[in-house]
Amino acid sequence: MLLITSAYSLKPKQMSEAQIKSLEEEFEARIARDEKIEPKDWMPEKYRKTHIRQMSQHAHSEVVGMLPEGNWITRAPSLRRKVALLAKVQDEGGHGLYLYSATETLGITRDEMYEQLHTGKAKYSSIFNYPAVTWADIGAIGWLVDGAAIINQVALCGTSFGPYARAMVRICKEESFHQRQGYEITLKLAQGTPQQKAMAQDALNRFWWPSLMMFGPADDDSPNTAQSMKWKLKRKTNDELRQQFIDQTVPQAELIGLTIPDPDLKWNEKKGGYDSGEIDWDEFWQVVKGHGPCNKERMKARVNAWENGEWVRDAALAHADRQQERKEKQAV
Ligand code: BYC
Repeated sequence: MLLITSAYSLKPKQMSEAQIKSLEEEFEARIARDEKIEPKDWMPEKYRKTHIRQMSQHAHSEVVGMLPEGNWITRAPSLRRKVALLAKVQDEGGHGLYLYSATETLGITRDEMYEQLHTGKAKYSSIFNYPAVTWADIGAIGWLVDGAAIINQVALCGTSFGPYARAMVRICKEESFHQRQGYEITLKLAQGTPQQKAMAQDALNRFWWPSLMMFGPADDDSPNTAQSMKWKLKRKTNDELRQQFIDQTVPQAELIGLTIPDPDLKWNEKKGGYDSGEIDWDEFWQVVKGHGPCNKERMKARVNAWENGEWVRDAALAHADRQQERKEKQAV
């Protein structure tokens, strides 16, 4: 442990191969013992980079994810629904901020992360490139999208990088309220008039497959999974989490009288889970590559927010400088 802390200040070029090997061995041993890796600990460069990639993309997803629902705050059908939606969308903004802060501990600045998002270098979850066209979509997003996010994020509470794991614990608590408010909206619609029930079914039809895509490509086509599992960044694979989501969600749909839009869905007694139809992977990659229904609109909204907020950032920095000057003068 002492060796690791003292070697942190050395740049890789200043270390001998033997020193690096010994650090790598100690690092792997710590991962095997399920110890958390903290920002000032020595870590392989690839571990640092892959965390910056996943964590910053996770942060971007939270922030871009405010857009489809934010659009419905002014049109929520009652005061109660409006207050809950407002709180949920604010929570997502907060999740983005914890995650940007946790990612900054790995040596990237927030401005660099925003730049990567705005220029399309960094991804964000494919799900947010689909529009929320009816109020029932707000139910489907909370129920399915937050439901999928919880399954993914509960696993990430046990991730090996300390700041990411701790951010996830807090985020999961908030996500469970989000999921419940979405399920409640869907339940009410499903118990309402035939038109309301049809709206809920239509939202489920449109959001089911994109929600399954949130878990990423199938394990055989996932270039990052094997290494991320070894480093305990990921605790379950994309397919394991997707299966868990299907098994959990099908009975919820049945309970409220809605039908999952998958004719191949069938309980498999032997595996103790559902067999399901093939995901349209062409659609998934099209959306990931920027050609989904709302990719351009989402990015335009984020870039506009960044540009329109410049005066606020400048004012905050000028205020902080003035405070600092005042403190220094008082100290003399
Ligand atoms: N969309 O090797 P793979 C929320 C990319 S928001 C877009 O399996 P990995 C909420 C992947 O990045 C919560 N891209 O990658 C907010 C990789 O490309 P790069 C969002 C995707 O990282 C508001 C390539 O495909 N949750 O809860 O091992 C309202 C190959 O994939 C997607 C997170 O961000 C996708 N769906 O596994 C409501 C969870 N899937 O980066 C709700 C954290 C894959 O090599 N992230 N790609 O260029 C993860 O758990 C993992 O990063 C993933 C992908 C499972 C998503």
